[in-house]
Amino acid sequence: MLGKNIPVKNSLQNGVILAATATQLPVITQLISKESLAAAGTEGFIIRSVNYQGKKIILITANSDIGILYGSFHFLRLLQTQQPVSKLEIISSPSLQLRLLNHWDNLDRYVERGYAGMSIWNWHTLPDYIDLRYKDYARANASIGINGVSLTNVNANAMVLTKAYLAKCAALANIFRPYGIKVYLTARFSAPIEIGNLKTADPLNDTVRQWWNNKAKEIYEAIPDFGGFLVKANSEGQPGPQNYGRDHADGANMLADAVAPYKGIVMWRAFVYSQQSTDRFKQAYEEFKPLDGKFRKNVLVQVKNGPIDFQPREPFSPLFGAMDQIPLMMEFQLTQEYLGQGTHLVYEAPLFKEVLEADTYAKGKGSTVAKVIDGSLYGHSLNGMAGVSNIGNNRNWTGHLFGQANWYALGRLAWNYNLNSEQIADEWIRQTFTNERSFVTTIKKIMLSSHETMVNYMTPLGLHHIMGNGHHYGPAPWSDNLPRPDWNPVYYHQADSFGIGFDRTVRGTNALAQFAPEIRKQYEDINTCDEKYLLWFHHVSWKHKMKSGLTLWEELCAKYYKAVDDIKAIQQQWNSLKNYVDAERFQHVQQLLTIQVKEAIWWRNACLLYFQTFSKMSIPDKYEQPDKSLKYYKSLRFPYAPGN
Ligand code: GCV
Repeated sequence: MLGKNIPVKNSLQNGVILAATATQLPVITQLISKESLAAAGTEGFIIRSVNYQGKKIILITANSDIGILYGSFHFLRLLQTQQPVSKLEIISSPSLQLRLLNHWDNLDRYVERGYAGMSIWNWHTLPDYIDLRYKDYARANASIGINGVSLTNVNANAMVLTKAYLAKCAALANIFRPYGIKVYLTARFSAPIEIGNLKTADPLNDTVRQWWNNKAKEIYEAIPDFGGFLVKANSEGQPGPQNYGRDHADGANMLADAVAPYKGIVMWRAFVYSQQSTDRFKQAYEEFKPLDGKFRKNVLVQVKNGPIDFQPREPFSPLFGAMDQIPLMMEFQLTQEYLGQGTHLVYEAPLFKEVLEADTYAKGKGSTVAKVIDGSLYGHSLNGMAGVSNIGNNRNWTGHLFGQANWYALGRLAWNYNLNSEQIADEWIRQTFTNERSFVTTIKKIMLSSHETMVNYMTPLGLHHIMGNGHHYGPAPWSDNLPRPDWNPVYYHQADSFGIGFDRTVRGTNALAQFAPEIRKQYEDINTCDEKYLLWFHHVSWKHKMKSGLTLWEELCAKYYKAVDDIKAIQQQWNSLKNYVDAERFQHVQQLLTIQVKEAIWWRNACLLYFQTFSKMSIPDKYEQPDKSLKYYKSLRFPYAPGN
């Protein structure tokens, strides 16, 4: 980057790259129009080939230092992916303002649902010891446009808000600042009691409110550009305003008022499920929809992409399109809790795109989820997207090398949600491995098919939440021993002698009524319902004729068997690429694919053998029959599966 005092004139040659803001280099205002600069906005950039003093140079400019950094990273991306750079005409600005990673990292360095080792934050040695990885982390995030990090688990520990820990957070914030990354913290609702010695955490109590005001002041003294709070409240045992007979808006507004003087925000999660409702699907909507309009201006409600919980495939959450008074922020999960955890190659961009492009019909056709979250549908200026981090202290950051692609995809889509999954995969492959065409083509094919393949060997045709209890590892559709019915797989598949699937139509729980009439109509009718969501919304006879002409039972078998064939094909494709990848990375992925194939077979056999006890139909002879019994699959135990 050029500083003010660098003698530009004398150093100019053809092909030189200038990276500067107009303040640093006033001549830029003669080379770039006001309109173009305005279009780049505060964080965006312009990369343009220009003639300057008779020389053809490449100019990277922006309205801010961070814009220059993003522009420089983008230029490097062009070089690394071998794009032509002779005639550049790029103006790029982010689709979304808040582009965040949410770490679920505990203060003891254990990462909830983490499959890449321990937390990269070494709280014990902070703030005095600065691990170089913190800087690498910040640089990697900036290179894909991430501009905020919530450091700790949403199942929060109030200790992170104490003076000693704030100093540690401040040390991280200092490292991240030059990379345009703000620090956010998870606020445990009961912190005033736990670390403030108060008797209550009631959000309408003046002493409690004052405690949070003081806490915010203390945080901003330590971290002047602190972003704000991320909160999980009254969900899965976390304390919240409902403990005091208040609602989510009361809780969020108290925190919002505390950070407002410093321009801080509150991201209040909608991942809640009360015991009252007839269907877990409906619970977030039931709690939050009535509160629309009651939140402060600096609050966003952060909604998981689907109504249940990051399942291999979910319809979009009906909250998108249902609340128009408050900005809704998207929460995707990078860490693969239900997507093969640390051992399955699953490229998530197609999942993200499926959700972002889904039409809510909230304001007629074209009211996509993307337009809800970028604020354009309802005219909100605050907007954002978060990914639950898949990063740990593993040498390759994400445990599975291909997990990096999901981190990359989140950043790229938060910057520009119009990019498609193929483009993003293409960029990532070229920057991670090589530009060699046959390699890029094969890996792209692998990545682009991997999500669908995983859906089909785990939960085809709209099955969901049939994994093992607690650790969520492997299949356990038979499981029915948890105290809450809606924690148990049997609640979700509802298999019986008639058929399988959850009836959410008007004859069932009527969860479909939470969607716009256009969607409801489409899904309500078993004949028009997209088959990929069939068992999400219908209890379907085993003999039901599918579009393929097969019965539901036959189709279920076909999906499971094809998915196993597909993952075996992916394994072979990887094996064919040995000469393009260094031995270490080749073997790493090869070994993980061996596990993935084994586990895909496990899912298929366990699920089909179990569902067969209801359908009483045989697995067609043309398929290789399961070599183990249902009893065997049911007997498997994994007490130390990671991430719980
Ligand atoms: C952080 C699921 C996960 C929990 C997670 C929770 C959440 O229930 O299994 O580990 O807790 O989602 O998103 O809050």
